[in-house]
Amino acid sequence: MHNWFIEELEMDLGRSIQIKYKTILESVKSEFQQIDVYDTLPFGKMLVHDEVIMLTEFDEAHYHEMIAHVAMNSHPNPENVLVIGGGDGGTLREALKHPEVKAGHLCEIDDKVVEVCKRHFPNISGSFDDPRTECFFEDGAEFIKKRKNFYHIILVDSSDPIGPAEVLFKEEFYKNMKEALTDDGIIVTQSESFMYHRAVIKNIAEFSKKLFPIYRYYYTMVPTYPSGLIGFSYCSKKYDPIKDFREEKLEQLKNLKYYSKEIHHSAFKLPAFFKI
Ligand code: SPM
Repeated sequence: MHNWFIEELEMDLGRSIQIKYKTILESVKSEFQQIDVYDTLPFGKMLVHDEVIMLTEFDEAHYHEMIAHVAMNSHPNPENVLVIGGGDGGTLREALKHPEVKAGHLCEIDDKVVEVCKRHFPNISGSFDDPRTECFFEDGAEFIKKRKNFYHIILVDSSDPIGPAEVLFKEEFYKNMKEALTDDGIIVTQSESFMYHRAVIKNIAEFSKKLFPIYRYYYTMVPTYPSGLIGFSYCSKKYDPIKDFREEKLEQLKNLKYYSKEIHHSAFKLPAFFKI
């Protein structure tokens, strides 16, 4: 006997995704959200927040490698890295593959996410055991206001722009991140799909281009998200991800499933209908 998980986030727009599951391994109601872990039939274990898919074991690497390595391989010496959100640890796992990282900070509003992921996703949350890791359990939008001129890379691994994550899609937050960056820093933020969320992306692109000399949008394939893909905003004070790509740094990256030299470049090629 199997059950279907149905993501209802955009059901009112006439679209959803449904995945067959064997059992629900854990359900926790935190101060911020409902957190569920499913054991699915096709995709291994799946993390869901408020009925929205965050990751599956099947394709989490496509997302985590791409949010991290594009910027990490464009900066010559990213010693201080901050992940905002990303309580499963996957984005931090990828950033910490770079030996030049000295401080891997993670600011997650909901400590229950980290707790649950440590129990069910050891291959993703292993980064929490790295001696370079330091976790801060607070609101990322507030945390960032207290940091100045410190981070070489900030990676915003947020959920969708509703509820607690809405503030992470606002210009004010980007301004504060800019202040927290070093003079040659780079920000990469989860920026939704060019198939379904063009207004969200265009808004981010518009204010980011005013704030940063370099803005680019790129994407990765994530079949278990409703549109099959998700994109990222790349905002940089100095390094361009194409011209300043450091191919030699690829050699130090172990166990890559999706990211490669070719993907680093092709991810920025956007369809004719979506030019920003
Ligand atoms: N570390 C993984 C966390 C996932 N962060 C992104 C979640 C996005 C979920 N929705 C995708 C598309 C629907 N608008």
